[in-house]
Amino acid sequence: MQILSNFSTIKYKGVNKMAFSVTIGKSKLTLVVGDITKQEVDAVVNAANSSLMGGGGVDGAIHRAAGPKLHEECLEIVKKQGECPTGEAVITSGGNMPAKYVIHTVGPIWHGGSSNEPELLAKCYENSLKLAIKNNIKTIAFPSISTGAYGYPVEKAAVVAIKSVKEFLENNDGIDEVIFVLFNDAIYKSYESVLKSLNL
Ligand code: AR6
Repeated sequence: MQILSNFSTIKYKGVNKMAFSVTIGKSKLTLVVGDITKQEVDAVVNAANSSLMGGGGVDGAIHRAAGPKLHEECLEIVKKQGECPTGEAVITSGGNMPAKYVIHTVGPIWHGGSSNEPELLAKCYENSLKLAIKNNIKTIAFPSISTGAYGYPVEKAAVVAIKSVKEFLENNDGIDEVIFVLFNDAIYKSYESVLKSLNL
């Protein structure tokens, strides 16, 4: 575990705290507290719903920051391939955001933990990262998928999120940095304690 000592890979915007960063394979995994819509990364990931038509939480914030172009692009995708199933991911431009792309993924709704929630949440991270590699995306920011309106307990979601990303980065080259942009201190602390417990 290293305390984040340099910000050379990307500029973290709207970040009000220092963060943690570790190296996994050839990639960097970073945790910050901040607003994902302001990140200067190649792609930000949206915690969307299957309709891809926007909503509250981070989805609402991304659609507002990106502007109407995002809605139009999402409409096109739904017209072509239908709604986005839970655990899958699709890609659009970043509209007016600093990020070039938005990867929209649909997290599972928490039903108590025995409805495949961990597997589906892991698929969100894995499929988003696969899509990133396919689009030559080098830096990608994730929110804490499913832990708002979808009710997934943060401590449990953090384990799935960190482990899925770690496993992916250990087995795939091509991503320079994955940043978890966590909306408040409590969520950040959950992710930080999981990352620390792995003793990387
Ligand atoms: N930057 C980073 N994280 C954020 C931001 C932001 N600007 N805004 C909120 N969060 P949620 P879900 C955090 O509810 O649980 C939508 O209506 C938030 O604190 O956005 O996957 C969709 O349309 C929480 O930690 O997503 C779906 O219907 C995390 O983002 C549904 O909500 C995820 O909370 C998806 O629910």
